[in-house]
Amino acid sequence: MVSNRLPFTAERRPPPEGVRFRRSPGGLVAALEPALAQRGGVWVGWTGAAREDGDAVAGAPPPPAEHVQYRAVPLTAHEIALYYAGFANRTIWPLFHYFVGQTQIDSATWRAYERVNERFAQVAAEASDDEALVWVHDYQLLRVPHHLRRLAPRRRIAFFLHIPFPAADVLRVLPWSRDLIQGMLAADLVGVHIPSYADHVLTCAERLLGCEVDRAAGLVRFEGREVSVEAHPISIDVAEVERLAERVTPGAVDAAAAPDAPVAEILGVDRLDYTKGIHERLLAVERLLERHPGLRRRITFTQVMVPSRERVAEYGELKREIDETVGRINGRFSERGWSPIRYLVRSLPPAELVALYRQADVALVTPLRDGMNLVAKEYVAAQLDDDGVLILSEMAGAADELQEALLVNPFDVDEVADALHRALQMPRDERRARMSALRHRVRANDVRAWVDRFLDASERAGLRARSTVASPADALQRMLAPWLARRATVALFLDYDGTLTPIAARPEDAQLSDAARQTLDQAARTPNLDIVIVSGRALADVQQRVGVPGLTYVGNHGFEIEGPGISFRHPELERWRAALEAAASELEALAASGATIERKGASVAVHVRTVPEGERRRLERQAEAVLRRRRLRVTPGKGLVEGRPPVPWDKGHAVLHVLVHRHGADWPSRVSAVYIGDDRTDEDAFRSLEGIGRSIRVGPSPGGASYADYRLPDPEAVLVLLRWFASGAFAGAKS
Ligand code: ADQ
Repeated sequence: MVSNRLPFTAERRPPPEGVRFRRSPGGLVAALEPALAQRGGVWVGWTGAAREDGDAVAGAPPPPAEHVQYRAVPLTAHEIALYYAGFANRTIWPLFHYFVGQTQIDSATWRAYERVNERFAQVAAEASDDEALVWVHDYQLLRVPHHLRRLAPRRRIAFFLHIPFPAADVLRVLPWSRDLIQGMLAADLVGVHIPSYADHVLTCAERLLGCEVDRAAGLVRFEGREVSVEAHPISIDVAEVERLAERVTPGAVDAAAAPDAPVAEILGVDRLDYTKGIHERLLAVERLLERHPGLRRRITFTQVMVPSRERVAEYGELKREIDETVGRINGRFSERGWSPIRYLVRSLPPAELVALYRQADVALVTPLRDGMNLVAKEYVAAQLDDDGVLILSEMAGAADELQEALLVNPFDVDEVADALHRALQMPRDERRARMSALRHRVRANDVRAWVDRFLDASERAGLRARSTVASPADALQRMLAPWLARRATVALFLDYDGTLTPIAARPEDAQLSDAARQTLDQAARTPNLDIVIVSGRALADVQQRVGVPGLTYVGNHGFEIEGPGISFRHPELERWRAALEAAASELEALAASGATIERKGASVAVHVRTVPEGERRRLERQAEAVLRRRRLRVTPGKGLVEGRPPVPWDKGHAVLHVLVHRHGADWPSRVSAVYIGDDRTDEDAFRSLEGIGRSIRVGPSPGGASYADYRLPDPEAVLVLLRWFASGAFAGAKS
């Protein structure tokens, strides 16, 4: 189990008590822990205290229950501020609840989120093996499946999101929206509360990542795996709520509290949060009393509110705003011996909370947006005599299941006031009909049943993902086919080193395999397929290494191009030849330390792959200094440093030059341009083709960032894709 918080909170008490651990309340912990104990497992999470608060807090969660261990992920106060209070609660939380204007976009908090998620994944990887199922929870850890998959490719991973998953147009507000979806899709199963959230995940995978999606089956094909996306509505510990409710006599609490008990009790229970619509709800109560003066003295609205996320500033402001509104409404309507609003700001023990539920005639559950909302289900479960009215926001996930409630738009104060009025007038028969239907539904989906179902689904998804690992090239082929089918011609640009051949320690050793050469030879003869080989090598070198006639060759990062109907040398080249020659001669001195100097005519490269690790950086710096002194443009590559003429010309310019020269300026309407490359210099081409072509990065990119639309793992996968192009099958997709 991996969640932001361990099921305990560390609290620092004055000596001699020191650090104490308090068990987190709530049905979820109560349901997850037995499931974990039954199978034996580890719970990975944060203790709730900063690492600086003493290592005892960070490293020593309470002694494990039988078969259950706790592993703390230590976080510093700075990390908590950026990852938790920052990205999780100022960016993801508001955005996923459709509070777009309140969403903070800050790359520093994003970086911290990424780092902390990686740390959670490391701890989870160490705590599990390939037989284990790793269940990752919630919005604080959206990137954990991605990092875990990298660290442990064969791990079974399930992810559950407890908050809403927003529509694609909302999610894309986030500069890191793709990273977040990719993060989740590294799991075998992505669980959300209701089908509309699952739909949003599928749409985002399709539209933002270009994944192939099977809506009917709830599947996303992502990086060669089939990921299931399913709705699993969470529930509560029904038996426990019922047990506590048995002990309460309805009405007894109020009768004891005040002899002239109000006629009707209305109840709201929430974590203090702007998504819960507490302020709007208070305005609805005010509207009710305004419109129906006869209800004054006859109703009481009790709002119980537990403070949360006190590290996040917005929550303090919200508290002040609610305090003021409660005071204003009470000031406006209170009479001797009666105030309309009773306001409790604290966490109540479960027994007291359930007593309030049991005793309330109407529950007002009106979040502006809520993943599920457990309060609605708890209220229903506590109505042992099938009486009581639930007013429920349509914006809560719970509304999907709890259709017999009075459903309202929480933004519409008039509508909520009307629903309140209707609830207070509702005939007993109608109340009982609605509540018994609701109770039936809640009892049928207890939280233990939810855990079992989710674990079953995870097993199934894990098995399917293992048995259907398609080759990445096959998956990519399926994604590209519909796009290629829209135009008559395909222009396929292929980098050489690292794309057509594996990277070799010495550049002269990177030989094209016979299989690749045969495939290129076939591709050269495929109708409507235009193959262009692009390289940082000298033109003559790459021509000789590939040796397939009829193709177009781009050498020296685009400074030289040769092919059917095209022969190009960059006009600035002549001016810089002398500087390049002089630099190359000077660089020969580095050969003594083991570097290889490659003179490529239009550029010069210093290869350091063969140099011992510790020496590389020093040699690279020396090479850079020489090149800079000659006013050449320095570009780092994979194990090399290169100098080129300092003119704005790169692989991206060259690709567009070839396309325009061969197909005219309006080529995008007739030609599907696809570029495959593995290197930083290929990113220039990916960027040039953004939106007008498609690009594929081979292997990982440092830092994960790339302009490429798709990925392939290695040159072998490139060859599989190349065979498909050479076979002409892409043209078949047109019909
Ligand atoms: P929350 O946003 O915390 O959960 P909710 O589902 O309503 O929202 O759960 C709140 C829990 O806290 C309930 O169990 C309730 O009893 C308890 N609680 C609230 N006020 C309390 C008080 N004053 N004293 C004691 N207990 C109190 C997130 C998502 C939800 C989703 C859940 C579970 O935001 O949409 O339903 O996770 O997936």
